[in-house]
Amino acid sequence: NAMLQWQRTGFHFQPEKNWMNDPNGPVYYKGWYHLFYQYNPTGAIWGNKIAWGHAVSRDLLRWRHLPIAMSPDQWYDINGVWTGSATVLPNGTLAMLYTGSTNASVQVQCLAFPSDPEDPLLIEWTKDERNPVMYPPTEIGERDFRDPTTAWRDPEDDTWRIVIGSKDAHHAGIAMTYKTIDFVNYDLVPGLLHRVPATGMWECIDLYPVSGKHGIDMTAAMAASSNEGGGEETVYVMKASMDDDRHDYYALGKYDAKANKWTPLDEEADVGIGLRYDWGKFYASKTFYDPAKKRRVLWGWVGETDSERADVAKGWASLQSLPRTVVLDTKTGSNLLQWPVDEVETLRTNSTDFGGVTVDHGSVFPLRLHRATQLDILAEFRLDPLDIAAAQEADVGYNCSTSGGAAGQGALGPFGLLVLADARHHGDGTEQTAVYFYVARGLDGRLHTHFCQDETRSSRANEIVKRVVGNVVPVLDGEALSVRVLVDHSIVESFAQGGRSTATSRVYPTEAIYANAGVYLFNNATGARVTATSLVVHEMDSSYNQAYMASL
Ligand code: DQQ
Repeated sequence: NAMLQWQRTGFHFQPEKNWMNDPNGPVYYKGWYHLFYQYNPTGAIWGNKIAWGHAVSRDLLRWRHLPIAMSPDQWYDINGVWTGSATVLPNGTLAMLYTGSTNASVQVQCLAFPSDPEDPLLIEWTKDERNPVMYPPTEIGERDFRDPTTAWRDPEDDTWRIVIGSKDAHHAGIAMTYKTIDFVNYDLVPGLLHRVPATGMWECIDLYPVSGKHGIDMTAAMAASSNEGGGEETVYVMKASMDDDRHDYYALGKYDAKANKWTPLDEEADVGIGLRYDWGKFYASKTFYDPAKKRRVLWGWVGETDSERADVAKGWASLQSLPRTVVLDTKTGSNLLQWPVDEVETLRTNSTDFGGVTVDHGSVFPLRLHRATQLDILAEFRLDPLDIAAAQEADVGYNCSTSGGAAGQGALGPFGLLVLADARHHGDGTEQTAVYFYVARGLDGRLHTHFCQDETRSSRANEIVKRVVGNVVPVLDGEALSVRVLVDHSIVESFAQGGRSTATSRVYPTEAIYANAGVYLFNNATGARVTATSLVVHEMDSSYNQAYMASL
C-alpha cells in the first residue's frame, strides 16, 4: 500500500516486508555484526510458523539482508523457531540455543551450529541431531519454558551456565540456571537464581556485568572474580520481559555463582517492579558483548501500536530499536545509561544550531529545517532558579500517564519539543508528538523531574494506541535537563539525562509527513520561561545508502 509507504524508516532496522518481533542471537563474528530476529515469512502478523530472519552489518547500522537462517521444519520446532541467544565458544565458533515450540506446543530448547564456521556471513545453519536438548522440568508448565540466554563459563567447575525464564505455580516470575559441558546435556542447578512474586511469566531473561574492572563480558567477569576469590564489587544486570504487562524491566544486583543467587541492590527496585529499559514501546530485548569495540550493545523489539488490519495493509510490522550501548550510571549508582551506538552519528548531515532560544509561557518556537522526518536532536534546557524557588506548591503527585500530557499546565512544566508536528499550523497543528519535561513536587515534598512522551495527538487516525509514557528521571545538582530525540518517520526514540531514562513511541501521523513535518520548542509552564541553553538538530541520512550497500 503506497499510501503507507512513508511509515518505513530511514535508519532503523526492519526487514523488507512481513512481520518481525524479538531480536535473536546478536553476535559479532569474523568482522560482521549479525542480527537474527523472529520473523513470519508469510505475512505481516505473528503466527505459529515463526522463523529466524537474518541480516549482517559492519557497523550495526547499514544492513545486508540474508536468507532465513532457521525455519520451523522439525517436530520439535514445527510450531515456531522461537527466541534464543548466541554463545562464542573458546575455539571461536558459535553455539546457538533457541526455544522450539513442538508439534504438541511444548517449549523445548534446541541447539544449532553454523554449517560452515569459515563463512563470516553464517548463512547456513545446522540443527543438532540430538535436539531437543532440554525439556521443561516437571514442576513448571510445559508452555512456560523459553528464551535461553547466552552461556558463560563458570570457573569453579569449568562448565557452562545458561538461564531460562518461567513462572511458578504462584504466578511468581522465576529464573532457572542450567549447567552443561557440551551444550547437549544439561543439569538444573538447585535453587532458583531469582524469583519475584506476582510478576508472572519471565520472557527473554538477560544477565550481564556492567561494572568492575573485569570487563562486561560475562565469562571474563566470572573468571576475574574467581581469581580474586570474590568479585563482590561487580554489578550484574538482570532483565526480564514481563509477559503480563509487555514491558522490559531490569534491576542492578550482585551475582553469587556458588550459591546460584542473584540479589538486587535495592529490593524496592527488583526485576519486574522497578526500573524499565524504556517507558514506551520496547520489548523482548537482548544485549551482546561487542569484542570489536569492547562495549555492551542492547537491541529491543519496537512493535506497532496501530491495528493488525493496518499492518496487513502496509505489508510489514515492527522495527528494532537503534542499537544502544549500556553502561552503569556511576553518578547515581542506581540505574543504567543507554545511548545510541556512536555509529549512528555517521548519518548526521545538515546540522543546525538553535542554542540560546528562550521560550515564554504558552508559546512555541519553530525550528527551521529542510526535512524533519529523519532527525537526531540534542537539547539542554534550564529553568530560572528564581522561577523554581517561586513554584513552592508545584503539582504534588504529577504522573506522566495521567496528568494531562503536553496540554497540561503546571508551574514548571510541561516544556520541551514537538516533533512530527504539522508545520502548516504553526505548532498548533492537529498532529504532534511531544517530548517533554515536567518539574513537580513529589509526594515526599521534594522537586522531581518527570520525563514524558505524549502520543495522544501523534495521529488523527483511529485504532491506534496513544498514551503518555514516561517517569521520574534523576537530575543531579547542577545538571541541565537534557534530551536526545531520534525521529525516523514512524518512530520517536528519546533519551533523557544521558540515557538514564528512555521513551520509544511508534507514531502514525497522517498530515505531519514529508515536507509537512516540523519541529517546535514549546513551553506550557505557567511559572517559568525556559531556555534551550544548547540545541542542535541534525538531519539524518538513510542507512540503506545504495552505493554503500553495493560496496559490501
Ligand atoms: N517471543 C518469542 C518467544 C518469546 C516472545 C516467540 C517474546 O520466544 O518469549 O515469538 O516476545
